[in-house]
Amino acid sequence: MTSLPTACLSHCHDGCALLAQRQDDGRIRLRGHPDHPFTAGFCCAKMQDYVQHTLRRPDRLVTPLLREGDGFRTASWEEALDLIAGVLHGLRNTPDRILHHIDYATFGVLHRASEYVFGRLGAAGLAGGSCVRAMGAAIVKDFGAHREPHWSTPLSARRILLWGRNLAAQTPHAGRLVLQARKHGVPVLAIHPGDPGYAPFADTSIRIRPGSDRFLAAAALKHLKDTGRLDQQALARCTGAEALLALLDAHSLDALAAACDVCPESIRLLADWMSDGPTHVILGRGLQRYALGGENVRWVNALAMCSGAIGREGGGVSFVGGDKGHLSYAWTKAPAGMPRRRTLPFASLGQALETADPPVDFVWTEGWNPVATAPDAARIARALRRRFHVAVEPFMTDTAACATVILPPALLFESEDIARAAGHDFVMHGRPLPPDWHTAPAGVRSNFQISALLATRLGLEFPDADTVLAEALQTATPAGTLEDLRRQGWLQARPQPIPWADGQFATKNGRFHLVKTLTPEPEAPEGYPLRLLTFVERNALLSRRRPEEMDDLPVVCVAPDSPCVATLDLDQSGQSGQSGRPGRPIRLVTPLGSMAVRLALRPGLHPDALLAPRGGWLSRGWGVNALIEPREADLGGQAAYYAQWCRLEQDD
Ligand SMILES: Nc1nc2c(c(=O)[nH]1)N[C@H]1C(S)=C(S)[C@@H](COP(=O)(O)OP(=O)(O)OC[C@H]3O[C@@H](n4cnc5c(=O)[nH]c(N)nc54)[C@H](O)[C@@H]3O)O[C@H]1N2
Ligand SMILES: Nc1nc2c(c(=O)[nH]1)N[C@H]1C(S)=C(S)[C@@H](COP(=O)(O)OP(=O)(O)OC[C@H]3O[C@@H](n4cnc5c(=O)[nH]c(N)nc54)[C@H](O)[C@@H]3O)O[C@H]1N2
Ligand SMILES: [Mo]
Repeated sequence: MTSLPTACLSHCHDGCALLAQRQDDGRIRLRGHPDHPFTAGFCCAKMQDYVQHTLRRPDRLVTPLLREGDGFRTASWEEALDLIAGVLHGLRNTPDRILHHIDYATFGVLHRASEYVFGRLGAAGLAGGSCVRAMGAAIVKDFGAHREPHWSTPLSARRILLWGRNLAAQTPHAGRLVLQARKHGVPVLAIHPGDPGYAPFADTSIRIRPGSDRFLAAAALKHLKDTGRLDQQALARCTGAEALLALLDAHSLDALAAACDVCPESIRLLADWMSDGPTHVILGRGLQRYALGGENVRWVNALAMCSGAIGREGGGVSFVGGDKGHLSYAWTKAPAGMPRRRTLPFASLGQALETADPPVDFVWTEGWNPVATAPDAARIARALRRRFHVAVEPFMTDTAACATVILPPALLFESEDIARAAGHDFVMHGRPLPPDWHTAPAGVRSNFQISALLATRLGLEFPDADTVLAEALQTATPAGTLEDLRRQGWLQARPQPIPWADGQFATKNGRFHLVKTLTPEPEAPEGYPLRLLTFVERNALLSRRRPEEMDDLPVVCVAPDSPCVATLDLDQSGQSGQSGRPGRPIRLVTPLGSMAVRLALRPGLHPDALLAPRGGWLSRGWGVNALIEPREADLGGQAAYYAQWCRLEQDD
């Protein structure tokens, strides 16, 4: 059996180096490359069978499709692209009426090609986003810029704090390092709303009320202050220290503990953890998907700063992200001097499309499935259907089903690309599989080819792929050339100093900026006592689900001690939910509507929480985002998915 090196450039933080192996029966297995320092020889279950499960799926779209009545007919690339170019020509003088958004189907440099084309047209884009906007904005407010401790930091930490990051599901390779540190005696504390995924990684857990991390961080800071354990040298490097101390004095420990539903012993434990460092805080993104998501992150940063965790080897806050400067994606940027583009708010996109003035006539969605992944999703679907909508999409997703034209892209391992991943500091080479192993279906084109074909029709110059790739490495701080990358499979960034070790921050005055507010959590509205939460899942990547996975009703979980349980008549099958099996159908209700679900009881979950699968498809009855109201978090235009309240209803 021969092995070929390649890489997974998929929307995931781990960015694995892979070995592709062709078996005698023609199946291709992918496994983690044993020589890559971060991948360390294993990859997730989702990727092992990717060729069979995704590339060779029988329902893959393999030719352009044009809307015809309620359905579609096949078309040639010429016909489809001529049609699209014709519409764009008509809008050339009113680019505000064109909306373009490509998401991160992959992190490839070439993959982003349509940004090059639509940026040059001056098309509108989105403001805010789905993923990590509140956290990003909070980091910039506090530190002035986003810099990460090195991914190997767990190995030099004295203590580790998993603050809302489920390693097994989200980033198993960072999980490997935490397990390795634990083996050497490094203790790990986890803070989450009662999520069993943390159990293998943590010695101790603190269960928190969803959305209330700022009160827990404030309580730990207050305890450190009261016991004289704040790091005075660190405080001297902050702007806003006096105001913060006054804010802590204005709240009693009991009130803070009640706000986050954490007992005083756990608050003391957290304070001890932070003062007996260096403590490495590994922060997840869940806590920023609430109305006060930015403030939550800023309080965690403040706790790390004031306890002396920042700027020390083995300390720091890992956010998983941040530009390490080793690969540039700037090639798609519009030339200087182009007028500022119009933006529509991501978090309320459906409403914005309905009311936009001037209207949006043309929408391009690529590597993005908003009808499954954006709030108020049914409204987005309605708005897309009323416009000329192009979807670059390999499957008949909810979003593709709303399109006027569907263009089927080549996927991972079907064309060459390079990428960086958020969780490590390597540039990865995604090598296509050799044609005698697997060829892309004849009717698909890579994102890059699609954009090149469109650019030609619009009279725009378009660069060649090798030039783009070489420049993406050259314009950054590479540790090698494109040839080196092709030969070696990956390149590591040059070593970076420990962030903020010199005590100088990237803010205007060079100081760390402490958060100034501690805002109460909005109350649950009358009749909706549960938080509708949709956490990352180990076996699913966002909305990339096979339709048949959604044949049964989605299962939602609540705690056995959730107040809603007493109000439901859990018959025998409902009770069996206690052992993890779902019960009989009930309805999940929000002010936007309802959907049929089954209930399972999950001990340990916070009683306020209802956990539903994320990324389910509306057309399969799994469209939880159609129940999530359009709402922005306090910073960055982040969609506040977890700010949604809901209830369960049972038919008589
Ligand atoms: N297998 C898999 N991996 C993925 C993805 C996937 O879909 N599947 N998605 C990728 C993407 S795009 C992203 S953005 C990341 C997201 O990964 P995460 O950063 O983990 O983000 P979420 O799934 O939003 O957050 C869920 C986590 O936050 C915790 N949490 C939720 N609310 C709170 C709270 O109020 N306080 C605290 N302390 N914790 C809370 C939950 O326990 C849960 O572990 O994962 C990436 N990796
Ligand atoms: N309720 C709720 N909703 C959420 C979240 C949540 O926590 N709760 N999390 C949010 C987060 S963190 C994120 S990042 C967003 C993600 O939201 P999306 O960006 O919509 O993510 P995906 O579901 O991965 O959609 C990617 C689409 O690209 C297609 N695709 C795959 N490979 C390729 C390719 O190579 N080329 C092209 N052109 N297309 C391809 C897939 O079939 C899929 O339809 O979802 C957000 N939605
Ligand atoms: Mo994300």
